[in-house]
Amino acid sequence: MAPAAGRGAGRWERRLFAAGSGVLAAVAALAVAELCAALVRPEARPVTAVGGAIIDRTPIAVKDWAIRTFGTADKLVLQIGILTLLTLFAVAVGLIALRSLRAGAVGAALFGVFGAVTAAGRPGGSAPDAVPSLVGGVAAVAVVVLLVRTLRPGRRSATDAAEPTDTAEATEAPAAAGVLSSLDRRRFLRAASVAAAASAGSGLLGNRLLSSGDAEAEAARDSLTIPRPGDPAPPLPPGADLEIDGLAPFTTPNKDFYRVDTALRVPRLDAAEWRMRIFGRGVDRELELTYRDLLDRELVERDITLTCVSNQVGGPYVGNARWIGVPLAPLLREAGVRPPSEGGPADQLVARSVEGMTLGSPVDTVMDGRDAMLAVGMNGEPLPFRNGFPVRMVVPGLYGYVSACKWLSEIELTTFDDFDVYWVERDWAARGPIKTMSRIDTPRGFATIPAGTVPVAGVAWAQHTGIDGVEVRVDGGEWREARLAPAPSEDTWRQWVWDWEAEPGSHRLEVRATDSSGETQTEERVGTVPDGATGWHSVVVTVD
Ligand SMILES: Nc1nc2c(c(=O)[nH]1)N[C@H]1C(S)=C(S)[C@@H](COP(=O)(O)O)O[C@H]1N2
Ligand SMILES: [Mo]
Repeated sequence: MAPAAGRGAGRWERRLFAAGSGVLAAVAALAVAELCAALVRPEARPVTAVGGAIIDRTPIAVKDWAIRTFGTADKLVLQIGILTLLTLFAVAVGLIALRSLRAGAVGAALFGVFGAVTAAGRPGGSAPDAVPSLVGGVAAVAVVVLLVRTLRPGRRSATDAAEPTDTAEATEAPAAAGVLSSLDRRRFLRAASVAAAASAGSGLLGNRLLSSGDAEAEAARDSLTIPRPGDPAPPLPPGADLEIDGLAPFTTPNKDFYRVDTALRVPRLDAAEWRMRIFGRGVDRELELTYRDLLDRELVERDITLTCVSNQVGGPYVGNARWIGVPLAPLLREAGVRPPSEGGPADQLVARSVEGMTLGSPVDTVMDGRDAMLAVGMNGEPLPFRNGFPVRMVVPGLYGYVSACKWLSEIELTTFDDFDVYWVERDWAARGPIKTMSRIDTPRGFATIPAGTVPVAGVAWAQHTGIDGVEVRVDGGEWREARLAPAPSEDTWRQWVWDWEAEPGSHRLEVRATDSSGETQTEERVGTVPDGATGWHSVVVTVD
């Protein structure tokens, strides 16, 4: 092999190894951080913390696009994105280290500092949250320096001479930059293997500890039983569920219930340690409540449909469950709270969650007699972790973002003037009453169906107002009354069905609902921001 070609190949091998060193350094950092996070708290993982910070800073339009495009996988996509960026950064750090070990070390350290500052600065974050990233940063520096040093035996220039690279092996290495000697290569691979093995070890151990923490939390939740509610839900009226193929069931099973939140990691709280506080303006007697305190009170059980303001026309972010909880209004009364309509000084109830989320509801709405509650049960079991265990708020008639705080930690009485909650800071409306909406579940859009009688069916909702009618039309023709299934109250959705004599061809089906106040859904299409989408849902189907 010609010497020039040899030198070129050597350079590339060095670069490849240096890039690999950077990536290994990043892997080591994440692995060590994983282990530390298991000792501090899971939310202090660098990727979780950075991801959370990105979510909080993402412009509303991008967030809306991400939810539309990726649905509930949006969080996975975000984490893959972060890891991709991290990999690119790590490759750069490795290559920089090949030129200057010191600069490479600084790059690796910056990574740790960035994670640390982000983690500690998260809502609900504190100084210990910085530890995993800092220790991870130290690991990254160590790995990149140790590995890249083995690649640089011949490059001891004036600037680098100060660095203690001299070992017996190093002095034996060829002085000229060129092909890595087999000795260098072996030394590098040995060091890299050690780093990789150590990373795998601490990463796996950390992961193990974290998941055993999860398993403990799960076991603790499994061992709970929610007492029989003193005021149980009335049985569903016969026929509330039309049981039509493709139609969302009246009661959404917990496993199918939609999930919308900003938590990259679902908090797994211990109900035995959970406490909440009710305080703020107009609160004469602050309340502090444990989970036990809540279970010992008179519990109510209600069917209530929950809807997300981010739900597009025809979208999936709506579900109906049978909630068990403590009525909220009497609790507020006990604390001395009066609604503004009775001269109380606070018009906004801010619910805060353990991860620092804030949601604001109108006090008048919460105290107007509707079944606003601190929910502990969902469809006969303790709340699932993802839906807010151990305690969340539910207020019929309000979109989730202004009412349904999960992983509740405190309730503060304040005013809309004085405090902007999380979503309001991000351009959503401060008040979010649910808009009347209807959805065609079957047939699905773009389905091909045989001609003949076809049940067109779906759901319609106008929580706390009620649905009075649903109409369907085909190809812009006359509106036809659908048959409405009964519902237990005005706080749930209603199923509907209309029998269509379908003739061959391509057809467009449209639906609109009229609520119990006499309002018919507007045809005008508006997007979800700032206070919920409007428009008629339609599907196009082919009849054979
Ligand atoms: N702590 C917390 N609570 C939250 C949210 C959140 O991001 N964090 N999102 C809210 C929104 S926007 C909705 S629509 C509902 C969704 O509740 P679910 O995930 O149980 O369906 O929770 C609400 N409560
Ligand atoms: Mo939402």
